[in-house]
Amino acid sequence: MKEFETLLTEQRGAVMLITLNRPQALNALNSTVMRELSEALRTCDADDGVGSIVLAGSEKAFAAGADIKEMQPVTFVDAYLGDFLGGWEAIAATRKPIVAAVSGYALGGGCELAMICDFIIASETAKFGQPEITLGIIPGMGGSQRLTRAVGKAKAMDMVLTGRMMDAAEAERAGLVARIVPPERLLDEALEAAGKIASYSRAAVMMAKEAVGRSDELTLAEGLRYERRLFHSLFATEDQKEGMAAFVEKRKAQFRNR
Ligand code: CO8
Repeated sequence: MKEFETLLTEQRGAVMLITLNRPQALNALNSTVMRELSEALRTCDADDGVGSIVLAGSEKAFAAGADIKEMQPVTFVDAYLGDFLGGWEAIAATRKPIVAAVSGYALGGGCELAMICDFIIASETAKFGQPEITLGIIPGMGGSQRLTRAVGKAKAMDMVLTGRMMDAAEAERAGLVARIVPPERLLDEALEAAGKIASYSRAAVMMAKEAVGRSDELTLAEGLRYERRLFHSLFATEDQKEGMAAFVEKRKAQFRNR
């Protein structure tokens, strides 16, 4: 992977660890971060050696939101004609699984970026919030939609209208966070989860992500049909034969992504 100005990347086996790296601004998400993260994730999707991704921030902040200093002078016409922040959608189109490792603040666009990832592992120190209302705006990258689907209308309205933060325990109870771990375990836990994902059949993993992702968009009947079609198609893979043979023969499966 090439060098970036606002990201650090490090490949650990089949897992790509991407770390947001603007410590002076608590990883505020400016257009350079958006462009670079989008490029890094596209590279991961195209790289056969990468099976999954961990996206992390710093201990103090996963990301404290969109860059307020960059947004301050933007006019409506600039925002509309330039599709301001529209590029974040490309990040949501990543096909390989992304585990968010969240420590400290995940606010505004930071919370939204964590929600674009496939699941969130949070440190006990994590704090989630959509404080846009305090700046005279509203969430712009899914906070009103993904947060509502994750935690339900009551809590989403509470967060988006008051701008208050949720701590890790409340976020886990509400369904926003998959696991909470002590701060010193965060990266290892996320890398272990991503490593496990990367060890499975690539086609099965990517279809599993696609199927769960579709549940937000389809009716139950359509979603069930979509899932079954993907399920059927996996019987065309050598990995399905290998996975089941390994179970029957009481050995570990050796998936070859075929
Ligand atoms: N943008 C730009 N700079 C920031 C941001 C930000 N979002 N957050 C922190 N910083 C900067 C501060 O300005 C400060 O810089 P400097 O030292 O030059 O003054 C530095 O980071 C450290 O921050 P603080 O001194 O404020 O640190 P504290 O520990 O006192 O406070 C907080 C931490 C509570 C996180 C505080 O920094 C804060 O409230 N930040 C803003 C949080 C916020 O409102 N986020 C929402 C932004 S709006 C948004 O995300 C809209 C989303 C729309 C689409 C998203 C696409 C990405």
